Amino acid sequence: MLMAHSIDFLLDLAKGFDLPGSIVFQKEIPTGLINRTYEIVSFPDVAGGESRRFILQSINSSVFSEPEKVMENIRAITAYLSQRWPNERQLKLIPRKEGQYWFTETDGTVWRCYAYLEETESISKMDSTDRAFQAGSSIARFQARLKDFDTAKLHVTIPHFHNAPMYYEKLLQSVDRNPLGRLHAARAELARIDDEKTLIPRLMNANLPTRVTHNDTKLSNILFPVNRSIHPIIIDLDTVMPGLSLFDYGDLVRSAVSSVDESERDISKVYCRKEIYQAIEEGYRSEATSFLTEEEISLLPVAPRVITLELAIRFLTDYLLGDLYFRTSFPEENLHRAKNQLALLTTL
Ligand code: GN1
Ligand code: MG
Repeated sequence: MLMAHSIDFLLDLAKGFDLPGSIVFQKEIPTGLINRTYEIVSFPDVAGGESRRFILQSINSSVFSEPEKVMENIRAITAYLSQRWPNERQLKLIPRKEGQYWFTETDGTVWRCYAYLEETESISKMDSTDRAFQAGSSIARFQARLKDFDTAKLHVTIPHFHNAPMYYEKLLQSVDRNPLGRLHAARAELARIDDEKTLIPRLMNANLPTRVTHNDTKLSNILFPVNRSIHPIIIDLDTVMPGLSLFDYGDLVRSAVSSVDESERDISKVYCRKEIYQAIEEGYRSEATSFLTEEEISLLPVAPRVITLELAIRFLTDYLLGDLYFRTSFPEENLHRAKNQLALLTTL
């Protein structure tokens, strides 16, 4: 795959961050559907020192129209967590040499640098009930840690990010516009979404408290320490915003229970792994029941279904509009992603 940035450009950019030693480019990390992510390594200038890895990442400015606000949120959250829980590992921003926590290019693109979280693994498919329990409890712990963080101190970087009824309206508009003539290929999925219509407003219309939430808790945004006795680390804090606890719980269940990956084209292979679901729920409840309201608890079974349908709607809309939002790597990928989510919904 062709990289979006040249190595010279990336090395030049890296030099402005407060990194030790000499920097070498390693590779692009192609996961994530939104941002561009690269791995770099610093080698010590003195003999005997150890090399260290870092992540250099640009923020997609067509998705985040105010990327500097994204960075202010991330800085505020990571500073808060590291002050109160200094012994827990978490995302760590590397400052620029002049002290800022990000770099803005002249065209407005924002770059940040993170210390690489060594001795952790990212998994694209949940592989055990133990880990599923851990993933559930880590999302609840993240919410619990931020329970007293004032939501008013966070910028709303993507307004209405989990407003499922709004996404449904956008889908209907894209059906009317049908700018690329792709509508004929999406008929069955539209009918299926219409059948499930009553599910769409279930979280938005409930009387749930606004909390500090992550909002993008898919499995690949959780890093599992190789030492399994250490708690998982939640990464990709771009969408940390005021939200509902059930968005995070729902998105974790959606992404971790599936038997296949989000872009699997053979829909007959898609189903919900019940034992994984149960373990996530137990893990989440083990840390969350102390702060959840009765209403939140009563909607736990509904949340994964809403978030799965919401994502099916988002993928299908992007397919109809020409794949402008989610990065694709093969034709019709967003249509397949939508079908995949709808197949999962059937078994949830
Ligand atoms: C995007 O950035 P990434 O890949 O973690 C998207 C999520 C979707 C997810 C589906 C800002 O997440 O909302 O659930 O893809 N993030 C944004 O894979 O839209
Ligand atoms: Mg993201």
